[in-house]
Order: sequence, then C-alpha cells, then structure tokens
Amino acid sequence: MATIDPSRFRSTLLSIVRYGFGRTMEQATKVDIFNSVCFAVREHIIDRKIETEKRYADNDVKRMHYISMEFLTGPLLANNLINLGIYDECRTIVNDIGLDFDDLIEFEPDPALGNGGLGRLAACFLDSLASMGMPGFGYGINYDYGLFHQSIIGGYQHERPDFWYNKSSPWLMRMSGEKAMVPVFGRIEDSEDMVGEYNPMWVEWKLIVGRPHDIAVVGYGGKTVNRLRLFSAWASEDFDIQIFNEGDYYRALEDKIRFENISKILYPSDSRDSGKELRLVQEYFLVACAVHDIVSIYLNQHDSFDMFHEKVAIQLNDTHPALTVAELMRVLIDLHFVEWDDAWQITTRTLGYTNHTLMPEALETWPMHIFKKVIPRHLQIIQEIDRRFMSMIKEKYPDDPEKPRRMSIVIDNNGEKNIRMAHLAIVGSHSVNGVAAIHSELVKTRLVPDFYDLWPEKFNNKTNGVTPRRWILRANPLLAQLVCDTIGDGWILDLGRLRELEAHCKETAFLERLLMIKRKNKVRLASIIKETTYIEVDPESIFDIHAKRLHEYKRQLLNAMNIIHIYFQIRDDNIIPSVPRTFIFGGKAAPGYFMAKLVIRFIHGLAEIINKDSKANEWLKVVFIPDYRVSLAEKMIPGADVSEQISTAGMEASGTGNMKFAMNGAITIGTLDGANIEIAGEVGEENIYIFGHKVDEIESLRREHDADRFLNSSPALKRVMDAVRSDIFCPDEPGIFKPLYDSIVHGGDYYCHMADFQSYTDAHSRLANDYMDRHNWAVKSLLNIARTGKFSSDRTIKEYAEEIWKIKSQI
Ligand code: 26M
Repeated sequence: MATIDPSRFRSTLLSIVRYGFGRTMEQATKVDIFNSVCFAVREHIIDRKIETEKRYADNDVKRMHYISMEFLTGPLLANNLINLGIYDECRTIVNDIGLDFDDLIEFEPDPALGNGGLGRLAACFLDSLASMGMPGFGYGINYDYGLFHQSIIGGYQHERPDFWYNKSSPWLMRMSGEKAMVPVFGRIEDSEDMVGEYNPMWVEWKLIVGRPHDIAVVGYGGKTVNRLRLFSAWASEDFDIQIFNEGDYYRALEDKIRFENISKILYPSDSRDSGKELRLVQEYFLVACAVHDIVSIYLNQHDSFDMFHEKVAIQLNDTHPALTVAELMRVLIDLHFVEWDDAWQITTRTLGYTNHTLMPEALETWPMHIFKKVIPRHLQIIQEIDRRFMSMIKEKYPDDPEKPRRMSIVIDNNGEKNIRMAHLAIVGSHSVNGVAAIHSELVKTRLVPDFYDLWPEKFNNKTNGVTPRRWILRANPLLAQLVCDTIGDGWILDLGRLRELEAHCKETAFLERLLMIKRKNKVRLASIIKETTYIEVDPESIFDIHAKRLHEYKRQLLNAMNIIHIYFQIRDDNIIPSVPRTFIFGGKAAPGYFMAKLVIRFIHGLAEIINKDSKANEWLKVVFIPDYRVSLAEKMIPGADVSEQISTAGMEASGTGNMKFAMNGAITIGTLDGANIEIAGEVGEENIYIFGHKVDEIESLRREHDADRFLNSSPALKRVMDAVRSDIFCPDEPGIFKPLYDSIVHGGDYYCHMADFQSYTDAHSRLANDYMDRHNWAVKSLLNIARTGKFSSDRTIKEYAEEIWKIKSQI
C-alpha cells in the first residue's frame, strides 16, 4: 500500500490552491479546497494509471469494454483514498492544516450519472475489475445534468436539475486529441446492393464530435488504475464553418446547440421513455464513440482484424448500447473493407449482452422511421442482418411459420415497423446473460424461448454483486473494523472469508459489539432524518428501510398497506405492538410516472397522520427521506435492522440493494424474487423472512383475480383498502388516493398487493416478535453478514471474466 509524504502533500495542496485557483488558503472557498485536495490525490492516481496502461500495452492483453448509458459512481474522494490505502493519513494531514476532512468528504456532490440498479451495478463492476487487476474499461456519456434532485413539497415530489459538476469536476480529465467523429442523419443515396462493400452512399450526414473525459478507476490496493471514459458531444468545427458560411447565423447556432444537447441530460426513467429521438441519438453517440475508441486501441497494436475477438471483449449493459452490433459491422465493412461474413464473425465473437428486465413495457423498441432519419446506414445494416437471420430461421424451422415473426429484429406492427433491440443484441452476441438465477431461467423460458431453443449455449447466468469496498469499508467503517479485528483484512478482496465470522456467533461480547455498531449507525441515521425531515425517530425502534426507485412492481404500496394495518391495530384494536417501529422510505419516481409519484404522496399522507397521533406515535413512525442517492444509501443501509425487498415474484431481475443491506447486517423481509432467492439460500431460512406467492403462482392469480373474494375474506385487508380510498390520509385533498385504490381493487391488481397482503403482515409480526430477543437477533444479523460473501461483485466479475470475456488478472 502507498503512503504519502505529509510535507509534500501539504505543499502540493497549497500550491494548487494558489496557482490552480488563484487564492491563498485564507481566501479559498470550500469548493477551491475540495478541488485542490482531489487534485493533490490525483497525483497519486495518475502515475499508477500510466503504469497500468503500459503494463497492458506491453503484454498486449485482452481488454474488456463495458458499454453503458449509466455509471452511478457516487462520490469518489473517500473511495479513492481507501483504495489507495491513504485514507487515514490523508485525513490527518488535511486536519493538521486546519481543514475539516470529514466535512470535505461530505461536501463532494454525487455524480448521479445513472438511474438506479443498472447504473450502480456498472460502477461496482469497474471497482471489482480494477481491484482484481483486470483490464476492464467503462464507456459512457458525460451528462451535464445527472439524475434530478428530489425535493418534497406538501408531500409531492418535485424535481430540480442536477448540474452535477458545475462545469468542472476534479475527477474528470479531458483527454484532448482523442476525439471521436460521429456521423449522424443524412440519407442513403441508393439503398440497393451496397451492403458488403465500401459504402460511399451515406450522404449529407452531419458530424458530431465526441470528446472523451476520463475518470480514473482506482483498484483496491492501488496497483491497478483503469479508466471510465465519458464522452461529451460537440458540434464539429468543420460543421460550424460550413453552416455559418451559409449566412444564416441563427439557424446555424441553433443546429450547433441542438447537437451539443446530445450529452446534456440523463433520461430519468428506470424503465422506458418511449421513442424519443434524442434518446436514440444518445445511444448511438455513445456506441459510435466507444467503438471508435476500442478499434483505435486495437489497431495501435495490430494491423489486421484477425485477432480482434482474442484481444477485445465488449459487454452491452442492457439493450441501450445494442447499436454496437450495427456500428461495429459498419466500421469493419465501410471503413476497413472487411467482408460481411468475416465482419459478422468478429462482431458476434466480441459482443456479450446482459439483460436486466423481463417487463414487456421496459423492452426497448424503436420505430423504424426514427432509425431511418438518425442512422440510415445502420438501419440498412440491421435489415441485412435480419434478412440473413430470417433465411436461416426459415431453413431451420420450415414447419413453423410463426417463428420468423416471433424472432425477427424488425417487426411489422400494423404497418408501423419497429426495431426490437433485444433481438438485435441476442443475434449479434455470443453470450446472453441474466442477472440472478431465477431471472436467467425466465429469460430462457419466458422472454425469448425461441432464441434459447435455437442457441442454448449462448444463454447463461451471472448473479449480480456489489463492491464491499464501497458498501462495507466505506459505508460502514465500524463494522469493517470489527471484522478486521476478528478475522484480519483478507475479506476485503475475498468476501467469502466473512464465513470465518460464524465461529463467533455464540460469543456474547462479540454480539454485543455488533449490536453496538448497529446502534451507532442508527443514531447517525436518526440525525440525518432529523436534519432532512425534522422528524424525530427513536434509535431503539426497529429501523425498517425500503429504499429503491419507486415502481409499482417494487410495491412500496404494499409496505404502506402493512403500516396502515399496524396503525389501526394500535388505534382501533388497542393492540400494543411488541416493539416500536420506524418505517423509512427513500427513492425517486420517474417524473412522468403518475402512480409512483402518488405513492410518494401517500407515504407522506401516512407520515402526516401517524406521526402526529399520540396514541400511535410512540410505537410507529413513518419517514420519507428525500433525494435518495448513492451518498445517502451509504448512510441509510448500515442503519437498517430490516431490509424491504418485496417485489412481485418474477419482476425484480436481481436487485442489488438486497445484497448491500444483508452484508451490513440487516434482516431481509422479501419475496422469492431475483437474488432474494439466492440470499435466502446462503443465509438460511431462519435468518430471512420470506413471504408471498411464487413466480409460477402469479399468472394464475392474475387470471383468477377476484377483488371481492379477497376483501370479503379478510376484514383486515378490507379495513386497509377502505382507508386507502377514504380521505383519512389526505384530509386537505379529498379523493387524491382513489387511483391507488382503483388500481388494486378495480384494476386487476396486476402487482398482487391483495394476494400477498396476509402473508406479508404475518411475516412482519413474526419479525417484530423475533426482534425482541436481542441476542437471537444479533445472531441472525451476524449470520447475514457472514454468509453473504457470494454477493461481492468480485465473484460476479470473475465469472464474467472466465466464462464470457476470457480476460485475466494482470497482477
Ligand atoms: C430506457 C430507455 C429510455 C430511458 C431510460 C431507459 C432505462 C434506464 C435504466 C431503462 C432501464 C434502466 O434501468 C433498469 C434497471 O436499473 N434494472 C435493474 O438492474 C439491476 C442490475 O442488474 C437489477 O438488480 C434490478 O433488478 C433491475 O431492475
């Protein structure tokens, strides 16, 4: 591990403040100081980055390129210091200068370049790749505006823009001289007969310039520093000259601004924003920049494409970058004169595709006319891929005339042609994986059974994981210290070793220490709750946390229904609970998602009434912490006693929050969905509260749905649903929650709130009873920590590396 020379660090810092920002220490603002500290740390990073790159180049290693529209890194200063091994030293030096180190760490804004699970997974993967010394690189977009900030006004979500780096971030290094030129728009002069040869016929395109900005990815131990390359869009200077010369200054400027908008904003949906042309341009822009960069790196060391798939692996994070299939084909064929069949071999051997969702509404499709306008040449290539694929299918399945319609990339929906991005990704890749065991099975059997039948060997599972460096070491230093004191620090790079903690599950002193740590983390969280919501919560109560994007399938509403149930037991049935409970929520709703936003309002409605009810509020509190984001998750997760993972079975591909909570000692209450199933398998059924219908029961439940049967057979459910419909929780805005009631009672209850209600409330009462036995609860908590080593993203990345990418550690 590295060390820092205090006097050198100090003088570097002072001279950055002075010569970089033009201030004396006395004049410097917090921003100046923060940036200067980061720049001083960068010195330690960049030497290693250069050394790492040289090592890769000298050994001509195979590289993996992870293309993702989202990288949700979270703040970087603390993690970089931890991974460099200089956190404590740096803290001392900075404090000795008279600055407040902890305050600086908290000051860093979250780079929120992602929506949720998919973007955060990409960030965990980069940490694991670098920590294991693997040549794996990220490609993404340098959005000016990250995911919106959420504030709550009168119980409603309001969105504010997140101009995250305010024109400069100390972590973004603009790499001049390495730009990518990206052609877009235009038309095809003669659409016949051009595929397979150099194509000069894509004409009148405009050029966008992709400017790379690198963020260094520091591996744990500091030996390997990889990079995350983010592109910003600019109108090219040629383009400027050309259009400005035409004399129409305003139109020309408008065009320029339009182009530079491409990297302006992250789309704030965690499912789908239908058919927005700008989104397609973004996806294409990313893919074109990434492919340009990947091919350049390869051609630096090779003079033919013969070795391409032995030196390059590309992983597509969902279908968002699926255009890579067409772009790589275009580059090989049009720019490098590779024959179609060879280009196709190279492409499919290089690409892998990860699916993250089964929900039909979230599957990406694009109207063909948008493709034709934005990327006419790519459309042509996709049509040719589809034509060849279809003739193969017809030959292989001559007796099944439905196959071609079910499997084609281009589909005719009543006259409008659409491109199915998942089909493009599957056809163009040698590997297709889901993100948890159950999910990967459902991909094969329900999502694309025809493709599984055709290419069973392509399909595989890679259960998600999370990095213990951020989610234990950074987020929960007290727990990390306890673990290190007990079993040493080998677990940080080999999380399976947490099993060694099991030997201590009968030691009272050890369990006491564990409970004490949980308590401290709860006290810290309680003070954040006080600061952000003005609500006082009792750290002695159960902290039950439901933190994730708001979505109907994630069933924050089911949680709310149970809260109402408990509330009425106290208020009307005079049932005093065994233990006080605090239900804590966090999460953003997509700005256009009416039901999700209404659930936020509903939770605030509950909080408003329950927290003020003197009969209930010593037993029950409800809190919604605004603006859930990585930095807040780092404080919420360690403070949880209970983790809510209650999606409708079959709908959460994996979940990753479930893993973070469990490895921080929270006990899961959850459905048999996504990775919950594997978590249950690891921790054992006594150490998790599983409830609800299973995936193969859901379909028949929906078919046989009968709201009255549920309501008439359960007075408790009826009482809760009546309350949802009534104005108890919205006295000043009568009727606003009707749509929640209607979707459940009259709308078919697609997400099975009623069907799972009883088993959910039962699981909650079991849990509350068990919590009272503090010793036993501590054992459960310990066993969750000790047995969740499987969910390190290091394990996930090793599987990808060995089975799909064929890349090796270089340390
Ligand atoms: C698509 C089109 C236009 C705009 C946005 C999108 C889009 C953005 C993000 C669609 C989906 C997005 O993310 C989906 C996601 O986060 N999925 C989650 O992935 C996690 C990592 O694998 C899983 O753990 C979660 O179960 C899964 O929901």
